[in-house]
Amino acid sequence: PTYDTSLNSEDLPDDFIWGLASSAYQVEGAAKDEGKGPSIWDLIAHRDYGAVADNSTGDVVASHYYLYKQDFARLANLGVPYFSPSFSWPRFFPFGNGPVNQQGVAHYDDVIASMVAAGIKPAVTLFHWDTPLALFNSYGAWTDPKIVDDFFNYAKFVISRYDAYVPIWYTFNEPQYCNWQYEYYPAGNTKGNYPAYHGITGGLKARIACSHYTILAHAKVAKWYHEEFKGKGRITFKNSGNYYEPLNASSSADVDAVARNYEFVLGWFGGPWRDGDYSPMLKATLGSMLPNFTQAEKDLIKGSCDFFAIDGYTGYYATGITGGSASCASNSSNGNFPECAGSQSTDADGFPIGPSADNDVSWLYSTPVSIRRFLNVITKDLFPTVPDIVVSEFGFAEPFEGNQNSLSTILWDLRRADYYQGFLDNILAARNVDGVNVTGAFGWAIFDNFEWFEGSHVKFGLQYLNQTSLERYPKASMFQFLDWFKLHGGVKLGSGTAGGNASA
Ligand code: PNW
Repeated sequence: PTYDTSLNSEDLPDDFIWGLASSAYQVEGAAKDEGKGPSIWDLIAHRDYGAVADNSTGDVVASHYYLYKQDFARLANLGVPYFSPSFSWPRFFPFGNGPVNQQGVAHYDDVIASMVAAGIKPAVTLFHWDTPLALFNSYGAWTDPKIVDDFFNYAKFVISRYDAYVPIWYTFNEPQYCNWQYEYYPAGNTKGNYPAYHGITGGLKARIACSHYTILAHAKVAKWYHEEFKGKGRITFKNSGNYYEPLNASSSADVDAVARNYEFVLGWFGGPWRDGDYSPMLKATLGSMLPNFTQAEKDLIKGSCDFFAIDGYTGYYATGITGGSASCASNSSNGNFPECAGSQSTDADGFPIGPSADNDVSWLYSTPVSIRRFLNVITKDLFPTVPDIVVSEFGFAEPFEGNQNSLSTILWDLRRADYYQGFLDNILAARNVDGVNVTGAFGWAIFDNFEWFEGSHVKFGLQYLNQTSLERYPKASMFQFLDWFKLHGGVKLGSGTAGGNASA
């Protein structure tokens, strides 16, 4: 496609939702406190797998579990109207199912009450990768269909309790990334084998099973929510995915690689809710490895998302793999299977690739134009039936430069500030120049946190976290982010109306 290169500076509407995001295990700490059961991440971070690069854990991180009131007061003072946290399943249900932990319930009651009192609207994720360890130990969690009802019971409990205050529910954070990246360090490397995001081994078969039950669990919760709370809030899941441009637009292998990337990442989960079934490309590639949905399941899944949510951080050039898709598809030992596409971050005029992030976040480059094109591709080409799209996460990990013991160096995060300015300008252009119905944008993250397998040395925060004093300090990027919305509009603190029934 060709794009009008102007960045129209018209304003956003008053109901454009925006704010900051986080997730329970990455910020809360208090990992063993007040009746919380262990999650798979307590195991991963603690067992001697060497799985987390800097051996940090989620035991304390920012201690948001105890400091949430201050965190909300800070957001309110800065004028941030929405906050998108996740809730911890094993805090509500320490064993994943069975008895409720009343201290956990009292905690989240107060979290919601405090946000409401501060005028901040919650957009809550029910599952951001912290599977209750008890379910993993008893039946393998996401590899088993029993997980569907256990997740449903947890979701029903939480949604019923807080629905009056929560205009947006996300069942899952990035199921594709979480289900597929578990062999993060390939077998045989010096770090050895270990259970990753879901604590599973078992190769492709296990990945396909986890994805299947995730889709069914989402659909079951969404169906119940739609019947129970018709017309109140909205429900969907957060997709992972990035923008791809063919490296060579006249190479059919590169053009195919773009299509396969989209189909195997966005399409794996988005296809079923759009069409009620896996796409023809998935079926053709995976054959009998792919489970079938029953007719009743198809009916449940189709239309189970109220809007499209995309965690869109970056973009790449896609390249075809030698041998083409046919040989790739038949060779499940191929490391690139099933997408069979390569990616490159090579700068070129057609799609400029900006500065790279922290060395340990090798997948992330600042590519502002990618978000504008991605929003167009998703809403016009891939999912034309979606009513609107929200950028549910985007963000940048500042590379370490200069004296990292100097607070003024740390807070002067100009690349991240530039990333936010560029992405927001392009989100605005997608809306006001290209006519994409983009209705929200959430920066990742509220402050520096626990970056999964990379640990706490990778910093995505718009606030710096002093890991000793636990003090938070807004960085330059925070002010850039806030100033951008001051200039261009969007929902104001305490006045959000989009999609919700929360008026308290
Ligand atoms: C998201 N990619 O993960 C997660 O939702 C967060 O928990 C995480 O901290 C944040 O982004 C930063 O990593 C992603 O490879 C992981 O494109 C990888 C990708 C995108 C998002």
